[in-house]
Amino acid sequence: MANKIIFATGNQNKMREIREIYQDLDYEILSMKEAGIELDIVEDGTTFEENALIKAKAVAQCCDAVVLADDSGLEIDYLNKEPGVYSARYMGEDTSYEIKNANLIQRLEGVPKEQRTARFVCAVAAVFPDGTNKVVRGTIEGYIGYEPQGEHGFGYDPIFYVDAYGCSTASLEPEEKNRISHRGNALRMMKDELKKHENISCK
Ligand code: ITT
Repeated sequence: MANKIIFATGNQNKMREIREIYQDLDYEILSMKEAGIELDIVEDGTTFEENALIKAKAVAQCCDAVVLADDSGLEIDYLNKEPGVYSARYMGEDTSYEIKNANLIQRLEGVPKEQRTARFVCAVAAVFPDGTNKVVRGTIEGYIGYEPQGEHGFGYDPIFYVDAYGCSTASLEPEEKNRISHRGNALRMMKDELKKHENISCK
């Protein structure tokens, strides 16, 4: 039977992406909800790494599987790296991304392309059943476009443009986004740790 990873997230989009990125691992990947774990985790760290570890440790206390957590967000250089660790909470958790994205574009009104640089950051934390942990960080560099574009992805994808493609990450097919994204990079780094850590096999 496959080993289990519990992914400590309530975000279905992150769940979809980890399943795509880890499809070659001989692990069954369960969301917190699928594992029957209900927790309200307070993310009061000041860095992506701290918050990822807070989430992974909280869930690890409730099970003896490998637990992974992702804390991620968008850093816009012109806005002093806002919204950063507050990306999910920016303008309120319940505010739509249509509104959040329009607001960020508006805050960059008149700012030339070379000053619109931004990056997605993703810290992935793992807590292993033996109590040890590991945190890695993946990033992708880009810039904030002048208008939202694309129907794929989620969150801030429609305003985050990548130079190599000349389009937003919401315009990329899921496999292409995962190949270059902050989450893809972080989760691939963690794959090596998972393999090192125990007797799992890649198909
Ligand atoms: P969990 O804490 O339950 O995992 P969350 O959505 O609250 O879910 P975060 O606290 O890590 O997750 O907030 C990350 C936010 O950053 C997320 O809600 C998006 O708005 C944004 N974000 C992260 N990765 C992104 C991506 O690949 N594309 C677009 N936006 C992204």
